[in-house]
Amino acid sequence: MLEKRDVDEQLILKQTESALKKFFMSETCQKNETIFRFPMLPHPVFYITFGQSIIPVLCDMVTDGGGWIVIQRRTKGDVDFYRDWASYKTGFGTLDTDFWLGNDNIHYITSTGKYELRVDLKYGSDWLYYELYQNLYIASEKDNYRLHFESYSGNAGDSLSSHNGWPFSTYDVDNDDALMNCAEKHHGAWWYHLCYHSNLNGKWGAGDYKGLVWNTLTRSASATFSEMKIRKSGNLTPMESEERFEN
Ligand SMILES: [Ca+2]
Repeated sequence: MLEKRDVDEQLILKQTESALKKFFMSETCQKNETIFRFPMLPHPVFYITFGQSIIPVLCDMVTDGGGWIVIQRRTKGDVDFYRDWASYKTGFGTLDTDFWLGNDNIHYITSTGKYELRVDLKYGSDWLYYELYQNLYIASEKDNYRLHFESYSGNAGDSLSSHNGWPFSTYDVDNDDALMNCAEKHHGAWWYHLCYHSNLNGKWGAGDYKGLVWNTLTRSASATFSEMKIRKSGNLTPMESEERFEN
């Protein structure tokens, strides 16, 4: 049986935990927000509640005013990105190095508002290239995480528009339009068609169209840094929101 003192102690522990959480865990990643940053991580972390689970997410607070939820990161090559459908569905890797946030999570987030996508890349020098896409939306698994966005701008060149409207493919789920299996041939997982102009989940450091290709910048070679990140840019109408959650 619990003594009153034990109950009090537990209550104090709970209150302390909740105060600490409030201090360390921000629930929003938006422009001009301050979030505590663990020194070993590249960006501050915040937490998204998704059904029964709470997902830690990196929030880039520096680039162009900040507020970017990082959905993909490639910096080292110590995480294998040649993974199956189930892995891309839930996400994999570690926040302190390289990861994919997970297609279910990306679908969920982009169903809660209008989002822009920013692709940051390095290739050939330390110069950071970027390309920006408006109104990004990733459909649910029912529609194979189909890619949707509108206009683009930036200095990396547009290597994603040919993928707009295409479903996601992995080596074990071929949704592309080619006779071959694009994910297998190019050692990646992407919104392939016939097959691609970008392949940022390709093999780290590989040439010959198997690496982290962003065709307008890297041609057939591999980028040496990639971060894909999304930021809320507006609200959806109730009807748009319903459509996204249904699809
Ligand atoms: Ca195919």
